[in-house]
Amino acid sequence: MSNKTAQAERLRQRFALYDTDGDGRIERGDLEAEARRIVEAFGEPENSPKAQALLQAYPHMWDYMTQQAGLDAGQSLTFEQFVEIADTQMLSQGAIGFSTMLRPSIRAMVDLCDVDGDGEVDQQEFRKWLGAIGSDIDADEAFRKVDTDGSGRLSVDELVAAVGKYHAGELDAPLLGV
Ligand SMILES: [Ca+2]
Ligand SMILES: [Ca+2]
Ligand SMILES: [Ca+2]
Repeated sequence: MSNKTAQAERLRQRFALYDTDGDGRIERGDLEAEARRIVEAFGEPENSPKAQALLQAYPHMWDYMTQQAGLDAGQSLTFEQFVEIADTQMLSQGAIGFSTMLRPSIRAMVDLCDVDGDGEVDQQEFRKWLGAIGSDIDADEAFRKVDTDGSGRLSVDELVAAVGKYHAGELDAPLLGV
């Protein structure tokens, strides 16, 4: 699969993932529902600060996207608009641009699985992460690829970079549900 084809396919998957009610458009409510699903999968009570961080980060990501698309709050996003926003982010800031948009969500995910509270994700915590998003990828192999400095722990920066590389078609480790 070429990088371009991989990019398009991954955007399609992410769009389908976010479109939780399956009406072919993404609304704010879709992202709220997806965040609740992940929080539930972590077994985290919805009112805990860690859960609240993710529950706020997902709709925040939505607000950012609609702002980029020049839409008013309350409007929904078609697949074409979604692709356009992703392209703009990729072109203007490289792969990292798209993942920067995802950063608060990634931060919140780290906090949700960070059992020992060191602000990073070790191998065991990473398995918890993959379990929550329902991923069946090889956890140890993915961990090695994301842990670019070889410290044995994944920092928020490493995870943000990995999501960017995934969407650029340079890494085969989906970390946010797709
Ligand atoms: Ca929808
Ligand atoms: Ca940790
Ligand atoms: Ca590391």
